[in-house]
Order: sequence, then C-alpha cells, then structure tokens
Amino acid sequence: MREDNKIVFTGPVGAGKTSAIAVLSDVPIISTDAKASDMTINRKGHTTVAMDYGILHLGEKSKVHLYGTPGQERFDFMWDILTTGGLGLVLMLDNTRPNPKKDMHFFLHAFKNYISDVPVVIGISKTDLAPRPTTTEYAEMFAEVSQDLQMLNPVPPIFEVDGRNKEDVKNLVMALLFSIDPGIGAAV
Ligand SMILES: Nc1nc2c(ncn2[C@@H]2O[C@H](COP(=O)(O)OP(=O)(O)OP(=O)(O)O)[C@@H](O)[C@H]2O)c(=O)[nH]1
Ligand SMILES: [Mg+2]
Repeated sequence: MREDNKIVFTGPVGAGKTSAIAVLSDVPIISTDAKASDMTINRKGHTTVAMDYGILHLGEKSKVHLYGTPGQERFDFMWDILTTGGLGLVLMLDNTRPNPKKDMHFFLHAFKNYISDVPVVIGISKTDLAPRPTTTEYAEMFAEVSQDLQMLNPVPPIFEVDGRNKEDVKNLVMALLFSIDPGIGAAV
C-alpha cells in the first residue's frame, strides 16, 4: 500500500456520503454542507455543495484520503476535479429513493471514465427503512446497466451499509482497498 491513497464517495442526494466519511475519518472532516433551501420538500436540512474530506489512517504509514462529491447534479463540475488521482470509487445508493436503478445508471454513466481505470464498490443505505431492492437484485441491475453503458466492469462487491455506522462503512471501504491492492492486509 502506498503512503497516500485517495478514494471518492459518490451517489445521489441523501445516500449518506457525508455521514459515511464523517463516521470513518480519524480527523474531523472538512465539509461544505449548506442549508438546503431548495430541498425542504425532502426534509433534508443540509446538502454538500463542493466536497467532503476526511482521512483514514491504516497502520503507521498509510493514509486513505476520503473525498465525497455533492449528490446534486448542479454541482457536477466538481466530479472530475474530485476524481483526479483517485484509486477507487464508493458508490452509495439509497433504498428509499424512488428509482435506485435509475440512480445507479446515472452515476455509473457519470463516472464511467473513472471506473474504467479503478475499482468500484457499492453501498446500499437506508435498508432499515426500505429492505428492497436486495443486494442480489442490485447485482442483477448492475449487470443490465453496465451492459447498457457498454462497460466492461465485472459486478463489484455490493454491501448493505448504514452511512452512520462505522463498521458498515469500514467493511465497504476495506473491500475497495483490497480490490485496489490485495497486499493491503499487511498495513491494517
Ligand atoms: N435511516 C437511515 N438514515 C441514514 C442512513 N445513512 C445515512 N442516513 C441519514 O441520511 C441523511 C442524509 O445523509 P448525508 O450523509 O447528508 O447524505 P449525502 O449523501 O451526503 O447527501 P448530499 O450531500 O445532499 O448529496 C442524514 O440524516 C443521515 O443521518 C441509513 O442507512 N439509514
Ligand atoms: Mg453530503
């Protein structure tokens, strides 16, 4: 494992990206959450407008820099900026959203170039509120969506995660780090 490793969290509004980075980071996160004046219909108080940033320490020497994108499409100019130099993607999808398959399609399309070079893992949040689709159903969706998008990616690891739960988020991120570098076990 290198000393400095960067990974990126993305996914729709409310999927739990900021929560996940906050719960996993060993330092207080740098966040750009603003009051979501136009989103009161969703009863969501804050939304990320530029980025989240936190750090996960692995062993003595290695660090994982955790970057989160905004979920809202109007801030998509940040997405290319944030993926530069990244080694992997965490896609968080929210089971309470009206059409998670559409969300998956949207984000795989948006990050298609990035994930043609780096591994991806998928975290499904809010399964406490909405149990379906299941991870098996997401794997089937991924196969269809990636075929639609003519992507060559194999079906990635897909976990249920509560964005507020450190163990859940850590398992997801470790799965990504193992895909990036199977030797990472030595650093933990
Ligand atoms: N019930 C439940 N709530 C969750 C879960 N994960 C995150 N949350 C809550 O969902 C809300 C939104 O989470 P955020 O972390 O702000 O979502 P985000 O992906 O950063 O959203 P944007 O910045 O707007 O794109 C917060 O109130 C979290 O506490 C989960 O698995 N279950
Ligand atoms: Mg956020």
